[in-house]
Amino acid sequence: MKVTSALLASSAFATSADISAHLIAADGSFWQNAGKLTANADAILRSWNGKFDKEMDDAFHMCTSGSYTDQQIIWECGKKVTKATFDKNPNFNLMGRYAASQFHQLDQNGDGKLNFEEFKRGFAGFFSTVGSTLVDIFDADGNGVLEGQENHDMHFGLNNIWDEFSSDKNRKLITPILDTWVGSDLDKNVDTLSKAEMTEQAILHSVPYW
Ligand SMILES: [Ca+2]
Ligand SMILES: [Ca+2]
Repeated sequence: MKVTSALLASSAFATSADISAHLIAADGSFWQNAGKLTANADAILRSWNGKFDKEMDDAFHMCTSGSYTDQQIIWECGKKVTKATFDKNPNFNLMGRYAASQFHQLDQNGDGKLNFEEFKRGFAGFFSTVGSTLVDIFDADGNGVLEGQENHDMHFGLNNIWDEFSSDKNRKLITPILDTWVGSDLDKNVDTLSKAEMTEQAILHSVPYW
């Protein structure tokens, strides 16, 4: 992961091979984080203390008009999200793959469905995993926070990934989103990005797609 960040920083124009290496590192980190953070979802929700209640409600009703979702519904919903964002890589469906891999942890009453309370745990686990992974893959010094050159590498790396995965049309929509990722101040330091801040940014910048 550190190698990839340095590799991106060393080149103004990352090649496809660079991006592939980067995505492989991101993928490994994502699934490691997913298991750990989903198991910790109740604590994450407590720490949010109602902060993202509206976003969770909106996300739930984006995927279903009923009172529950299941793996199939989330898979189809994830395909729609992928089409609106990473349209050049229709198989990406990170949301669908996350739900499929973590479903056993989320479906606490074992009925094969996620009611809203169970869905909220998935929402917390998924976005915390995205936020933590984005820090991990660009955190060259491994201190758990992005700062200085790491912020630059993160912007640059995400722009390259979006170029690879998304059409020009969507790219124009996404550029301003990427430009605002530095600036969250949950830790009262606008120059750094913590995992909690990246998680918050990932949620807030996903809202327009719901
Ligand atoms: Ca259930
Ligand atoms: Ca760091």
